[in-house]
Amino acid sequence: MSINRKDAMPKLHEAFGGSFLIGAAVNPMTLTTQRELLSQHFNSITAENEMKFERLHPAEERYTFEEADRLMAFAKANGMAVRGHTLVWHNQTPDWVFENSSGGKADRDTLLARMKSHIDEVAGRYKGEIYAWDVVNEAVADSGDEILRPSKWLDIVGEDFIAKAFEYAHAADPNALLFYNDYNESNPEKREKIYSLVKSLKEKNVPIHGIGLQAHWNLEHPSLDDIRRAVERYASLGVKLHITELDVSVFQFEDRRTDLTAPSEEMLEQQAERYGQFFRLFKEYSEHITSVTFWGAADDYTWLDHFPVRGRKNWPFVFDTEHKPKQSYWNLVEAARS
Ligand code: HAH
Repeated sequence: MSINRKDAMPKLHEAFGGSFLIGAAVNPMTLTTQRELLSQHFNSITAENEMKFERLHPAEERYTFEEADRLMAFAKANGMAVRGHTLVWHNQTPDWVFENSSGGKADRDTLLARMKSHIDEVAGRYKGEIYAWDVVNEAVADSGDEILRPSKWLDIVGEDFIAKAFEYAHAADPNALLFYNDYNESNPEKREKIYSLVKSLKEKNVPIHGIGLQAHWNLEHPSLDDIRRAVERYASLGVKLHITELDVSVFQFEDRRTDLTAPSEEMLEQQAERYGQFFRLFKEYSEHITSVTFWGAADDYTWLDHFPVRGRKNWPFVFDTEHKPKQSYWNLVEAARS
């Protein structure tokens, strides 16, 4: 009797079922090209781009929900959870949001009113269906003394734009879990800024329930120790932790090569070792970590194909370009059993 290969290949979300959700970021193309893989291995999805301000709300009086609604229907048909990404961000937000009718800078009250109507409309539409939202994305500065990065939100509204966003989101969907989400989250300097920001929001009774660790990592950075210290530091605030945008680039930050047409054996081995370490750590902290989302699903499509080196392909996931399991996948299965 032959063994069905799929029987021997556990679904990722089942392997980690007792610990956390396993998610993937999707877009209108991958919802088609990766449909089978997504429905097999993932029990949560996030819109890579389709729920960002510029996509949903291109002009003041115009909302465009078609693609986002398609994603919601896919999730529903497959019994998947949905994480919302993202309500307030300095990127991928149209200029009209920050401008007055004569093209100058909008005033604080106008900008806050626009933030509120955007959040009401978007979080309200998916109320009860999107269980967690990245309310504010990437507001913290990577380096320097300032906690917050310069942005139009900060410039026009002031520091309380963050608290306001959470308050509006909570009012729009009182049952949704609300997250602050950022990258370089395991860098000790930035970690402390994110920690202070969230601590001060909690002290002001702002409705915030979690921290999203984007986890755009590579073969060496951040170190496992720095990741552990970040998880512990954030968990000490008594908030939930979501790993929101996991990928493991096969290139070091300094590596600018563009000639590789496939990952080397060495890269794949190192990547598998890293994935094993990460998921053992996530399991260890699964009391705090309740969801792990990859920023894609398989190596045929990743935002890293263009970033930060133009025209360079990357292979950051645990499924290859043909959706077959890599050694990284098997290391996850092993971590799940540990
Ligand atoms: C993330 N930023 C964003 O949260 C996500 O919305 C986007 O699709 C991809 C990555 C990470 C990032 C960046 O945009 C710029 C510099 C560093 C990191």
